[in-house]
Amino acid sequence: MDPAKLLEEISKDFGLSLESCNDIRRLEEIRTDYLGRKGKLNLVLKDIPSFAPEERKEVGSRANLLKDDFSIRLDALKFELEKKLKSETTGSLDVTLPGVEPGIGTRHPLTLTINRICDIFVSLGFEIAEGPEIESEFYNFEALNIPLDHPSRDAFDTFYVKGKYVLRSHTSNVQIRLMEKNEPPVQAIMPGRVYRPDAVDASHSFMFHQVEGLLVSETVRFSDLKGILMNFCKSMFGPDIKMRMRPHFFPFTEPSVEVDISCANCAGVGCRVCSGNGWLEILGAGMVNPKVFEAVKYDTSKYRGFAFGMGVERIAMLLYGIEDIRLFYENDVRFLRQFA
Ligand code: 2U9
Repeated sequence: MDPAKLLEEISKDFGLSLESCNDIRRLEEIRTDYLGRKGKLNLVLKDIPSFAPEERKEVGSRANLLKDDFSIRLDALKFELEKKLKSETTGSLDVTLPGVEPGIGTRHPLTLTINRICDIFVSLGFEIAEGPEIESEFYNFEALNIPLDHPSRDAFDTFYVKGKYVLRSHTSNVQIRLMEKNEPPVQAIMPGRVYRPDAVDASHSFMFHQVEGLLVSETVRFSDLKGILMNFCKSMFGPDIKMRMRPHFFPFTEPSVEVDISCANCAGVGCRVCSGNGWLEILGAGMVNPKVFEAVKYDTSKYRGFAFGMGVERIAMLLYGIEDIRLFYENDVRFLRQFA
């Protein structure tokens, strides 16, 4: 057959094949039939030497043009067929398929610890109070009988924010605000974040959590403080835990104590956890210094109070056997998932 006519025929057949093609598998068969190594166009190109010399150039260029044309038309149809397939599959929703389960998180170990501490004190009649994390020097220091020359007011021990404001270094500011607003009796705990510019290591962080407590009445005594803390230690760490108090100094309490519990890891014998001495310091406490009552205009001849404070991270580390405080803040789910 005349090669020009042959190419004409191939082009027509190709058009008809594409017209009747409505799936991608058939489309790829057509591609092979016309553009494959042994496809119709390559067979014509292979036959070129047998054509008359004046026809060769014309047939060669016409066949190559058809190759490009076929390829473009095949790709365009493929794109359309894929688009149609996608809309068909997303358009028909199989409501019987099981859904994708959402990833449910777990409570953070510090949240679990704060909740446990709060539950114990709420069961003992304490309310929960909260207050600002950016605080004036009055509420963070002065009202607490912490004088201007006290080392904790140094810029190395407190984050200062614009002028006379600080990031609170304890939650005691909330007690002051509570007493300013309420006459005794007052009985509350204050959980929350606090900030100190400590260098970060396995046991220090520039931000940590505290729970502080306050009870003010006409009759409360040091022995009540001891009983409440004893109850807390046993509820938190188990009925066999022992508690002891050592004299200490805080400007806001007088007398003041540091409170230790017997090491649950070695039952007080001495081990790596308690550095060999059998006791672990867990909180500080004391009777509220009358100077604090003066700052909130409470009658110091009428009222007395006790207060205590603990670091939540320290309690959580003892409770769960965590050896590095930084694990609490890294958001590594392999660590966090363990406390579900
Ligand atoms: C008012 C009066 C007294 C709160 C107290 C402590 C002792 C204490 C530390 C424990 C570890 C802080 O997190 S920590 O570094 N706290 O030792 N805190 S008495 O005394 C107050 C608070 C408010 C109005």
